[in-house]
Amino acid sequence: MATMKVHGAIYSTASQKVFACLYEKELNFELVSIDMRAGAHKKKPFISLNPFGQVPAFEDGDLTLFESRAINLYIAHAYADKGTQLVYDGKKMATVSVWMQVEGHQFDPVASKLVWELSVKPILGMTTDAAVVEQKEAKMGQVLDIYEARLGQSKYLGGDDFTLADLHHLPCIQMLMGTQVKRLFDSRPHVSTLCADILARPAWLKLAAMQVNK
Ligand SMILES: N[C@@H](CCC(=O)N[C@@H](CS)C(=O)NCC(=O)O)C(=O)O
Repeated sequence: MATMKVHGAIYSTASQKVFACLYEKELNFELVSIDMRAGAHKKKPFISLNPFGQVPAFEDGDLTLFESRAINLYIAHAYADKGTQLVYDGKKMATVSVWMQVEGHQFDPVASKLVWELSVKPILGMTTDAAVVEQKEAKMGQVLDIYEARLGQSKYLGGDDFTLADLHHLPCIQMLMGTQVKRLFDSRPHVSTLCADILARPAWLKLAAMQVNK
């Protein structure tokens, strides 16, 4: 079987979603590093894999995909018999899907903005916009209040088992744990327990090692 390829960057949170999924599924893959600083994601040949010019893109034989969450749904279904079960059937999957959508539409837009302001801008020597941070922190607090209530009913966001719904939160949570936003997670007991649980998963720790070894 041809090795799957992820065209991405190890410090890209969207690419990390796919790496984490592949590690959970215990699948081999080749990382094709895209030099984003050089703008390689906006040029050929990468642009032929994702016309939107964003990492990651993915290849499995003759199948080419982009959008990290769609890539992970493909991997989880196509390799259902490998590694951790990350998707389910019927009603159980319907609830997982709800929380996957919540991640994409409620959590990620706020979390990504906070990651940009508090983690990425300082690295690039840019000035953090305190007003944006204040506004997004307030919004994040509201989202996490809903998570806290949800996690009072089930161990994981999608139900009693770890699924893609939880996995997709990992990259931004990891980044935000190194910022002042950590207190918003720590102050909510169920959210805090979930974070500690999923951040300690062997597949996620393997990804951290991937970054250190780079
Ligand atoms: N919804 C996309 C988002 C991809 C995305 O935003 N990738 C970022 C890196 S984490 C990127 O390529 N940014 C460069 C750009 O947007 O020009 C996904 O989940 O794959």
